[in-house]
Amino acid sequence: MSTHSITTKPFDGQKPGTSGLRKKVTVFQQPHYLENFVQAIFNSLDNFQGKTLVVGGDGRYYNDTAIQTILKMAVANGFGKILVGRNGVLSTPAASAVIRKYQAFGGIILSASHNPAGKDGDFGIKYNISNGGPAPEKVTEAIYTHTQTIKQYQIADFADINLSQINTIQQDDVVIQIIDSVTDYAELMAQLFDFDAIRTLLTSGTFSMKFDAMAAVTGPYAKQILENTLGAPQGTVMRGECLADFDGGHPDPNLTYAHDLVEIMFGKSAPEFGAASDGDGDRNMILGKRFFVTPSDSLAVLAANAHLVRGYQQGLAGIARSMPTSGAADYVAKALGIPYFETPTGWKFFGNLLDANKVTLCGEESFGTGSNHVREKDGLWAVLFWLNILAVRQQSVESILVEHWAKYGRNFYSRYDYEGVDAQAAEALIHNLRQQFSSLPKQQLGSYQVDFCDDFSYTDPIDNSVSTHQGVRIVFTDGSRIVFRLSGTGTEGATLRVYLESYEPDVTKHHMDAQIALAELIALAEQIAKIKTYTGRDKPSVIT
Ligand code: VG1
Ligand code: CO
Repeated sequence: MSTHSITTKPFDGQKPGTSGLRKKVTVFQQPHYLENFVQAIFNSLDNFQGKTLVVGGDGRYYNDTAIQTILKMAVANGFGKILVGRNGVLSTPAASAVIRKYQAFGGIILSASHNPAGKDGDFGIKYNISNGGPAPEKVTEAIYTHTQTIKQYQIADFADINLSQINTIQQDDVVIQIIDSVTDYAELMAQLFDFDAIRTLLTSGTFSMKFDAMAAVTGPYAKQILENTLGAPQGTVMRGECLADFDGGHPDPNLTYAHDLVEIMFGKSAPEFGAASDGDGDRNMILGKRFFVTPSDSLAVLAANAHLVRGYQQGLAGIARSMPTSGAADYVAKALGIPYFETPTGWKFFGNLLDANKVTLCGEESFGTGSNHVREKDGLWAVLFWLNILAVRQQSVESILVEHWAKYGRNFYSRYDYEGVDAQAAEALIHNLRQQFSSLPKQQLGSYQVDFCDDFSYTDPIDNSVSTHQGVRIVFTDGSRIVFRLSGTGTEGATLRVYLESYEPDVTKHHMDAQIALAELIALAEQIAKIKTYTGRDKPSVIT
């Protein structure tokens, strides 16, 4: 084999964010840009010679080009075996499942998740460790450090590999195995859920569902599992073909971007159940007939009903949620007598808790739910979990939620996103909030009194690593709260996220619209943070 050592120079800003490095495709297309980052990943790892690397991505534009480069670099750097999804495609949870099943050293996932794709869209890359989960901060920091000093990278010289067929190729000393993108993942789902019960539900004639794959990676997975295996009628999966530009869409499964599905689910002859997934298949949105389930509530419902589902019948070790996620799951954990944890935003913070068997279920308000079956959030898994619960309980989604709130109380919840705002203005807004930390406590603001405010900081209970500046919290004496954070996944300007939550034990108020229930807190967020003054925006771009 001939390998080359190519001389290069560092690029600024190759700092992984909430979930890897995300930039415009045109940035990744600069000569050496991708190569530098991949070499920096390898340089931050030890003792991987001869071991297995998993590679796959969400199929977006530039996926196929980048995969070929990564294969050549992995060969040159000394991996012994590379498992790659057919056509270079693996959803994020499927990649995690494959890393775990084949005990790989790690994996490289190519995805910018829900960010728009296409040649003018976004691209992304992240490294996952041997547990199948996103690299923890100490690894991403090491990668970043290497990007700042890199002088050369190693790349092997061989023709592009044909990835369109399941195949095993011997490339010099390295085995490159092209695996089916769906099979391993589908087998795992069949172990966790009662496929017979779900099949009976889906073919009963009295139940129907729609799954919106948003022209992104989950299409082939959903068609294989929901339609081919579980018997849902053809057409249950809409927008099921994974296109390189995601059909020009923004595959973020929420009420704004999944509007076609929302129209169906809130229309005249709405099905009983609707769901959507994002670009790389790790997020999910759950809808009932004319009914929206907030992701925070979805986590709580899964936890409260886990005993009905085969893979979780033995009980939950604990539940973890990201800090901005509502406390709904905490009430379930308390009732079950199991521990619960509050982590910073991003799935990498759940890995240690899952590995130490401190938690079984995890969730984020941003439409992410998952469990110890992989080390990523998992969109289709959440959909199957819901279907399994519906098959057992034989109730509507809405009635399950109404009963849940009656038992545990309702956490009214909403998130306001101000996308693409000026980055300096957003930093100034956060700075201004921090300036108020000493003056706000004890202040009476309308019917709310401020209890405390802080910058959320997390000490990992397993390795004691500390993560600071994870979001500004303003917490009121009744437990209601407003959280402000800047996104770590965007590629243009800044995105300000404002999270609003209040707890309502009174069952006579549970039917209220969340925007009405939270109206006073929403006004307070503006009053305290001066969002309009700083950003020039008088309303958010997305409300979830
Ligand atoms: C967002 C979400 C966060 C999620 C992350 C990655 O991050 O808020 O909860 O873990 O995306 O998800 P941020 O920093 O933009 O708020 V995915 O599906 O984009 O990989
Ligand atoms: Co995603």
